[in-house]
This record gives sequence, structure tokens and C-alpha cells, in this order.
Amino acid sequence: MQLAESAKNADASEFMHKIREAEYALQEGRRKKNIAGGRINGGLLEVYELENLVIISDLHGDSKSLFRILSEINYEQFLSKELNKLVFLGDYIDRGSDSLSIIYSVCYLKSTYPDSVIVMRGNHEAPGEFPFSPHDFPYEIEDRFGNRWREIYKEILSMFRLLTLATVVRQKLLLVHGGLPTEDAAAENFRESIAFAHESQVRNSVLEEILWNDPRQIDENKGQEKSRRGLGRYFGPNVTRTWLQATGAKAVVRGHEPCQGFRLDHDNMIMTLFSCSDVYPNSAAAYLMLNAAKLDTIKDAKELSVHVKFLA
Ligand SMILES: [Mn+2]
Repeated sequence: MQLAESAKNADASEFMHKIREAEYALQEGRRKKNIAGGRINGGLLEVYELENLVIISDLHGDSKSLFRILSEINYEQFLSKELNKLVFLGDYIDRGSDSLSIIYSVCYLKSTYPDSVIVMRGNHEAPGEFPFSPHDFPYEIEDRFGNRWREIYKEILSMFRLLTLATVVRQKLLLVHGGLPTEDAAAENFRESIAFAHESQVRNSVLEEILWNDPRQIDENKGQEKSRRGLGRYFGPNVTRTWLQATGAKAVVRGHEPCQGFRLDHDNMIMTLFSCSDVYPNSAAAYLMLNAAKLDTIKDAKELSVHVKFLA
């Protein structure tokens, strides 16, 4: 694939240029407050009209999985229609060996097809706000670009701050990287709470929980508990139900945890999707693909799971 070659061969200047083009596309979207068939409000993106939808989840430096999915969906043709939407759920970097090819490719796709590509933020795209380990991405940049690594890393971090935090698709799907914020007020005023979550320079619970939370079977009257990750929380089915009611969505799709391609939780209200296989040998890689007519019939995440495609 030509894109894979360009991603591998780009020198430091070409790389910087590609990041800046993506930043420009992201800034323009936020300034104009719209995308074909949808509306942008800061970190929140709402899609009202679409033809076909593809969702790719965590990649973690596994560029092979990315290029295989792009080739399977015939991406140039797919993305040339602005009402076809390709959504990335975040966690592009760390763990795997080729995070830079993924960053280059995602930047290329966003700047070339700004209306069709939705780039969401994962917890690995907020190392300054919520530090974690392993964060080996800076070393990968240094190995490839030598002493220009710092400048490139800094530019990538500012691009990360422009990424989408939550996407609502046709009032059917609610997409986040990690999970749902556990305070009722965050769900009740979801447009406001998500739109401005990234703006606070201090640690912000809505931002932290969207990026870091995980669904667990937690007692209804407790609702949520501290996460073993050290950041974010575990949330129970009542939190998921509250968010589905607030947004009108039928299912939540999120990434953040390795699984056998996908996993269902909370009485089929929530799907975990995972798209890399390289660094998690016991998990499987998958992505979602369906058209608007199919999407409109979806009543829960189990019905959605029919549209999961596995990478062999
Ligand atoms: Mn994650």
C-alpha cells in the first residue's frame, strides 16, 4: 500500500508537515462547528446523517492491522464519499513497534478526507494530563528522527489535544475510548460536559473518566468504584443506562481493553472493540462495518455485534 510506504519513508520535515495538516483540519472543524452530516462542539461530535460507518478501535503501534483494515474497506473509495464515516476510537501509540506509521497515516487520512474521518482521543493521547506507563512513544520518535524528536513529539501532543472525546452517531451509538463519566450531572448535561472537557488545564474528572474508565458488573446502588488502573473508575450498568437515556443512543462502543475482537457488557448495552493483535497475542483484532439502514435497526450492542469483522 502506497500509504504504508509514505508513512515508513517520511523524513522529519515531511512528518511535521503531515501533523500540522491534520491539526489544521481539526481546528477548522472546531471553528466551523460542523462536519458533513454532523455537528462539532469542542470535544463532542454528533453525526446525524451518514451512508456507511467503519469503527476502528485501539491500534497501539500495530500498523499491520491498520493497513489491513484500510485495504479491506478499500479506503480511498470509501473515504471519497463524505457521508461515509471512518471513526478511530483512540490509542494509536505505545506498546507496539510502529506507532509513527499509524500517526502519519491517521494525520494523512484526516487532512485528506476531513469530512469522512473522525479521530478520537484515547488515554495514550493524554500523557501530559494523566501520566501513565508504558509510554514508549517518545523513544520510538528519537530512534527514527534523532534530535528532532522533541519538536515532533511536542507537535503531536498539541494535535492530540484537538481530538474528539465522544461521538454520537445518529442517536444510535455513543462512542468513547474508555468509558462513561459516573456523575449524573455529566450525563444530564452531556453536550456541555463533553464539549468543554478538554479545555480545563487542571485534572478534570470528565476527561479522565472518558479516557480511562472500564465497564464492570457493579451493584446498582453503588454504581461505580475505584479502578485498579490508578486512573479513571469502574462503572456499572446503571451509569451506562443513564448515558443511553441522555443521548438517546441504543449502544455504547468503546475500546481500551484487549478482548477476542469484541466483548459485550451491561446486558448488551455496551460493546468493547479491539483492533490490534501484534502486542496482545491472546486477543483478536476486529473492526465494525455497517450501513445506515442496518444501523437504524440496531436495538442493542448484541445486534451490532453481527457487523464485527475479524482480521484473520
Ligand atoms: Mn486505552
